[in-house]
Amino acid sequence: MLIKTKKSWQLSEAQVTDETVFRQRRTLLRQMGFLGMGGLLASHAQAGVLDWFGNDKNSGSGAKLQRELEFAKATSTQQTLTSEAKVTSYNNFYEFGLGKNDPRENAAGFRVDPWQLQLDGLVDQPQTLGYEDLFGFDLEERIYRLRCVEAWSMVIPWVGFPLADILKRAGVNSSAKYIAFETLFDPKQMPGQRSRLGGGIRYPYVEGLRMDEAMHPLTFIAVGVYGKTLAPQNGAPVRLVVPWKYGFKSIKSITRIQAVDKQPPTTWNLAAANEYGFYANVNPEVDHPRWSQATERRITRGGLGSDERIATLPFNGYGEQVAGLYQGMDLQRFY
Ligand SMILES: Nc1nc2c(c(=O)[nH]1)N[C@H]1C(S)=C(S)[C@@H](COP(=O)(O)O)O[C@H]1N2
Ligand SMILES: [Mo]
Repeated sequence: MLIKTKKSWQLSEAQVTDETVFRQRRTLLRQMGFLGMGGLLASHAQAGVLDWFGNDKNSGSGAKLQRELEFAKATSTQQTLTSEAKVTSYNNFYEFGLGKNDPRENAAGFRVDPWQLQLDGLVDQPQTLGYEDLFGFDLEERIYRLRCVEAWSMVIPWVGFPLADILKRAGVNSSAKYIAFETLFDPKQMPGQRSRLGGGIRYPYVEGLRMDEAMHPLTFIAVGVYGKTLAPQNGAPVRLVVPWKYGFKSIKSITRIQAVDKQPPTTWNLAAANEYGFYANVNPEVDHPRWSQATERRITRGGLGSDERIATLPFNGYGEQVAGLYQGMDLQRFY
């Protein structure tokens, strides 16, 4: 992986990992030539291909031990990565069930290859990306906080690329003002879609961003997590990650990205407009009608007493980078 210059917003790995582990890992990444590994990721790409920790040949004493070290040596809960076990087992993905553990179970056989991601709408070069194309961008790791509107949060190491990269490839027209996203609709594979209103929402799941939000360098397309291709329950093979917004904006298993001129409908806003806005910026001062958003339960490794309740930060702590997008807007009204 090419190590890009650290920006002020990046939760650096040096902050969350022991330095020795951090260095070893960087060496591994370099050895594996993270950029331009398109060939390696050809049709037989599997969950382990992006895995630079799980390969015993490369990581010596092994992945598990290294992660253990990270947790033990992280200086505070705020900077502790959420364990991979939690990231892949405590999920919201209503297409695969409403319980937090349902997606892992019900998505186990989810087919992600072949995949088609359609890029169209107000663009110069409408196109369809196949499974392998998703790994043809310059991949990087982004450690982001994810704050669910339900008041829990995680710290997750994603692998992917800025959404802007994909939009530039399609050539967005100046008449486009928003980007609309759509999740796969496949009731055969997604049991939650079999009833028209599984979980109180309509399918396919749809989301949207204003153009400046979509082009912002923090807005990320993930194709991996914890150094591996995404698990189905995390939105394989391709999902959005918008770290300063409530988790429901980060739509999973995307099949269509469309440039449009009007604010597109969004799933949770359609379900309950008074509870979920289009913007959904994390804001401790605007409570959900049924609960407070002032604090959150930070999930680290799970188990009794391991989670901590911490203060929620405006824009989930990314205010310095994104608050300018909303200057002059009434955030109580545009929640
Ligand atoms: N298609 C789709 N995308 C979705 C959801 C969903 O139910 N369906 N849940 C959202 C919610 S509420 C959250 S908090 C995040 C959770 O992502 P994770 O399970 O990878 O942590 O995914 C979001 N993306
Ligand atoms: Mo969420």
